[in-house]
Amino acid sequence: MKSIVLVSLLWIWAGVCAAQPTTLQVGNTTVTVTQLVNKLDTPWQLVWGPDSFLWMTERPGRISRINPATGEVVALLTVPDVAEVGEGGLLGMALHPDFTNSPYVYVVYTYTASGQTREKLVRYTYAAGALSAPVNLLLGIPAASSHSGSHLAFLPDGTLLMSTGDGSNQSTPQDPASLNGKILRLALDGSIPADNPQPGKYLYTLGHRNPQGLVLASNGRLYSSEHGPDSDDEVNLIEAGRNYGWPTVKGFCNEAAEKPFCTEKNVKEPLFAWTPTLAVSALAYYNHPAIPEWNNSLLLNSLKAGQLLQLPLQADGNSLKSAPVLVINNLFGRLRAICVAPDGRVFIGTSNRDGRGSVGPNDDQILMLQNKAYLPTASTAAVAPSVLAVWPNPASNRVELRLSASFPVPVDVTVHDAVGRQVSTATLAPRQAYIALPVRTLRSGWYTVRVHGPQQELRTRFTIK
Ligand SMILES: [Ca+2]
Ligand SMILES: [Ca+2]
Repeated sequence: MKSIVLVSLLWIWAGVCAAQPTTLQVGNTTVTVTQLVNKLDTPWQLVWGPDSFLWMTERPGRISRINPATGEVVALLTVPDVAEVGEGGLLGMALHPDFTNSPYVYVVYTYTASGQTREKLVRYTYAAGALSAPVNLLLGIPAASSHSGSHLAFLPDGTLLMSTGDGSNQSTPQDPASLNGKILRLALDGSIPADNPQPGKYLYTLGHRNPQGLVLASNGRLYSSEHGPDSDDEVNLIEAGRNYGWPTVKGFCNEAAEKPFCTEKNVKEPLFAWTPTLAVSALAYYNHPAIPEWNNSLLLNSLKAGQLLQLPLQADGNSLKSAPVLVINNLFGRLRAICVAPDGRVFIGTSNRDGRGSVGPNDDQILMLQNKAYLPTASTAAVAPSVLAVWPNPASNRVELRLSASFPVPVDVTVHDAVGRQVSTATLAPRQAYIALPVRTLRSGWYTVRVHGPQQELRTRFTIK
């Protein structure tokens, strides 16, 4: 798809800017936008936690939990050595996928060492309403006042991805020895996984400028968003080992000076590129009957343009189905953080206190987008899950189950040994399409997992080593 100037396709503004709540018309669905929290300082990342709270980083260093029903902000920690320099500060955050058994919170931030700005990845432990026991997993990454990334995302295999910017040094993204301008993959003890694309290197992909958004979609695909220079903001499909072009290639391989490099390096072109740039920030994947017009779409925020965009994906997730659709056009100023709750609500954060915005009396805000008319009913069975994936297989300590869609009601999960005896149980909450089961007590052999949906039973087999 060619890089084009974005035009407004499908948005209807049906409210008054100053009033709250406001509404957006998305096809046949009315989406209400409500202010959940105000007077924050540059919320950087929102994560839906296993406690059904929103977990938030703010760039100056605070980590909090937000009650999505009341907007109450419960502070957990202000990370003491965050250096909020330019675009840097406390950035991305991820919670361990098996948080009940491994209550770890991973954060990336810039700090100062020997007078230099650096970036690090740190693991905190959550206990009794606080975060403590920081462990440095990766530190000393060169950083500057801009181009520091960084979002975190877990892969289904339990390894962690971290996006890094070029640190305003264009020699780094194509240098496999540099940690800058990359998406890095590491084991949870900070070591380099043996099966990384290049032996002995954290590198997962290279050739990035400043990828600030990173999301593993429930379709199994990994997507990133990346700031371009004076042109070519990008959204990319991330594939292990691929080269994303920067600084030789901006956006698509469409210029004579880019094409030899693209051929030689097998450069992966973006799914879409924007010129002029929007300053694309965080992105999320949406697939929920609450707002069916957004099913199988990426939702992308932008800072400079203040836009929320819907990027409809083809069924296989490998390309866009159509041009981006404008949802919000500079109604709330700069937008960054975004998170989809299991019930189909979307939460976004403004970024008007980041030094480049126009600060209003409510800034910064967390906004909640929801279809108030949506109620889970039998009709939602039309998107009932059809695929049950188990990973890893064979397994040793734990297995993760992932459904192609979620059920609207609680669903039992049972595990049976080779002769059919039930050996483990769990429950999927409504809208939960992912669960991790501890299996370390199970003996070697093969097992069957059954997901007892209201109208169907899904089952698949896996092996314990
Ligand atoms: Ca690129
Ligand atoms: Ca180009």
